[in-house]
Amino acid sequence: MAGSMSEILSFIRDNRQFTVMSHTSPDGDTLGSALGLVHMLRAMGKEAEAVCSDPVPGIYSFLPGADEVKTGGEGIGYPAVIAVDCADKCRFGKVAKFFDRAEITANVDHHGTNDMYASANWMEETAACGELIYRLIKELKVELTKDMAACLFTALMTDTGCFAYSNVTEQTMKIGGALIAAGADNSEINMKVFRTSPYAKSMLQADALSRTKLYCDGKIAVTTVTLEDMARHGALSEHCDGIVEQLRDIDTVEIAIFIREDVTKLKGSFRSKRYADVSRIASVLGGGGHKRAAGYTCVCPMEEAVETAVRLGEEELQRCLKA
Ligand SMILES: [Mn+2]
Repeated sequence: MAGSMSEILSFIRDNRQFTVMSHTSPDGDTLGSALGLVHMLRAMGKEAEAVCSDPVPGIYSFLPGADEVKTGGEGIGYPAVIAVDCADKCRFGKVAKFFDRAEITANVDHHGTNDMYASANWMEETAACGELIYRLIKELKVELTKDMAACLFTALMTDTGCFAYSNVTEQTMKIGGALIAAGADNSEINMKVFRTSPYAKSMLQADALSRTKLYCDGKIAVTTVTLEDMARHGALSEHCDGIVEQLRDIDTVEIAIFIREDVTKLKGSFRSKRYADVSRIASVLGGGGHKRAAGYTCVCPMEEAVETAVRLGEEELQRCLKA
C-alpha cells in the first residue's frame, strides 16, 4: 500500500489552510519540496506555511520563501498538515505537535520505507520528492512560476547528486528540463548548494576525513564528528553535510558510514555506491531511507554506534555476496 496521487489531490482541493512540514536536519529535497508546495498552494488562493524542526542551513537560504520557514517548533498549525520527504513520524522533531493536532493529515514521500502514517498518503520511489510536487503542480494545472521552479530544481539536484546518481530516470531529467524552462538557474543553484563552503565547514570536513577508518578490505569507510569537533572549528551541524558522500567516493568503498553527535543523540548516515542496500541497515537501527542513502538516530556511546554500524555494514556486504 503506497497510497496514491489522487488521495493528495483531494486533500489539497478539499482544504484551505495548510501547514507544510519538512524533516529534521533538512536537506535540499525536503525544503525545496515544501517551499515549492507552499508556493503552489498560495497560487491556488490557499493559505500555507512551511515549518521545520531545525533551522534552514545557510546553503538553502536563497530558496524563495526560505526566510519564512518557521523553525524550532514555531508556527501556526493550520487544520490541514502535509509532510513532505518524511519516511516516518520520527522525522518530524519539534513540529510533530502540528501533525498530531491537525484535523486532517497528508504524507507525500519517495522513501520505500515510508509507513503511510497520514490520512492521505502518496509514496512513489522517485529520485526526489520534488518530482512528486512537480507532478501535483501539473495535475492541478497551476502555472509553474520561477520561484516554484527554483525550489523544485534544488530538490532534484540535491537528491540526485546533480543528476548523477542511479536514481535518476528519464522523467527526472525531463522534469529538470521543464524547471529550467520555467526559470530555474541551473549553474547558480549548483554554485550556491554545492560549490560554496564557509571556511569552518571546509576545515571540519578536512578534519573528519583525515580520521577516516576503513574496514572489510576498504569496502567500508567510517568517520565521526563530535560536538567538540564542531566547537573547535566554529562549525555548525549543517557543515557536516557532504562528508558521507566524500567517504563513499573513495575508490574501494561500497558502504560509507558517517556518525555525528547531536545535543541529545547520535545521527548516522549511510551511503552505498553500486550494490549494497543501506536502507536495510538503517531500518534495523530504527531509521530508513533509500538503497543508496539512508539514516537513523540512536542514543549510545560513539564507539558502540560505530561498532554496530560497521558490523551491520559487513553483514550487508555478506548478504550481497551470497545473493
Ligand atoms: Mn528526499
